[in-house]
Amino acid sequence: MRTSGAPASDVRRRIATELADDVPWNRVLNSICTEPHPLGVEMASAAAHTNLGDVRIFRGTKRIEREVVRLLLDLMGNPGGSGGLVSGGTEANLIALLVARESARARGRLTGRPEVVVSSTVHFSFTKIFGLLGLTPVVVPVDVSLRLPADEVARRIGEHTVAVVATAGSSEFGVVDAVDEIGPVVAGRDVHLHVDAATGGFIIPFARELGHDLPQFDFSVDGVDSITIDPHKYGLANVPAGAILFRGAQDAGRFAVDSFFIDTPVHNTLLGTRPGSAAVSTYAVLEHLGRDGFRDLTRTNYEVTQYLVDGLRAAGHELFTEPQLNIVVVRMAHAVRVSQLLESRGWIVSTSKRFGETLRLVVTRHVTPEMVDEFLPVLERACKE
Ligand code: 0PR
Repeated sequence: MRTSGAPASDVRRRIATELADDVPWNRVLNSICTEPHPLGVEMASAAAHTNLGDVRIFRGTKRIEREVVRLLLDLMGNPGGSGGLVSGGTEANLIALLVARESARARGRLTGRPEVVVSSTVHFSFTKIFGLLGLTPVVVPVDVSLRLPADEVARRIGEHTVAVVATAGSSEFGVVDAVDEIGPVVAGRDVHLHVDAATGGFIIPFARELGHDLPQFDFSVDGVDSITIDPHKYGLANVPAGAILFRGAQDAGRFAVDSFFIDTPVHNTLLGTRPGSAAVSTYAVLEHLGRDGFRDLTRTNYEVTQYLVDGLRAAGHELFTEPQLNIVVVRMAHAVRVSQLLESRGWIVSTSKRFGETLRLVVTRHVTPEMVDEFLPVLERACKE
């Protein structure tokens, strides 16, 4: 650290220089996070000093967190449930599986090494979580439509199974598992069903209202015990804003740690000190946009996705799968090389090598038709090199 401090103007300039080197959103086609809503950013900044780890001081901020959880539970069809705001999808998924493991233990069902049934395309956050929690994945290959097959889930549930994970919007292919078929299969088997809707949680409810043919994935499906939903992805709040929601009013309290300080309330998230600014930002965006605002954004998102798909097809590209959400995956023999060439020209895309090489393009809120018009010729040149 410096001995004597630098003037604020110097510090500002240096930070501004580094930030200016970040890739601007209008060249980003790989990110599920996007430019946060300006009202969320403004309110997050007003709450920069808040810490939800101490709710005796930040009691107003805590009320906002409770209200956000209520709004999200309502969106997910379960006003009577419980939940908490966390740092993102990884922490939410971790808490869900911790609660699943501990409630299996409480019911005397924790015999041997606990297992979790997941699809072969489940998000890599679970690889971290299995290691941390000592859980063994039972990996079910996805079917031809890249989804977790319900009949195979039924077959793989065994005496050591504590949870099944379904995904409502995979970040890799934008595919929504048939939660409406998996739920009934898991219900009654004394196994926790967790739905990872980190990516799809702020898309699917509105897309369904707009008539898109997507499966129901929320608490209205019998058997769903918990849901991850991330405001910092398609919810337009700024990072780090995630949420874990449970069906039961007491479930969020199953992972509860009492602090040894007198009167400091119980923590039921992994982080102790945690940003009230995330809760405030999420609250501002949800209240300001409302369902109508999110539906309009979702409509635009699907229109831009279709515009991109039409442009890709007109240029002779073949899609790997018909997009269900706003993620477009293109079959491409040399996708990795094309991605590197695009990056050298300022464009960020991603690739997958799981089923042969594919180029993955994410249409978030910052992707416009004009951006697509700029991108497609650059892609064509890169493909021909
Ligand atoms: N579950 C799903 C379905 C996800 O899509 C993600 C993140 C997670 C869990 C983990 O969430 P956190 O990253 O909030 O802990 N999916 C994005 C992805 O893998 C993360 C991301 C976002 C990556 C923006 C890059 C980026 O620029 O694509």
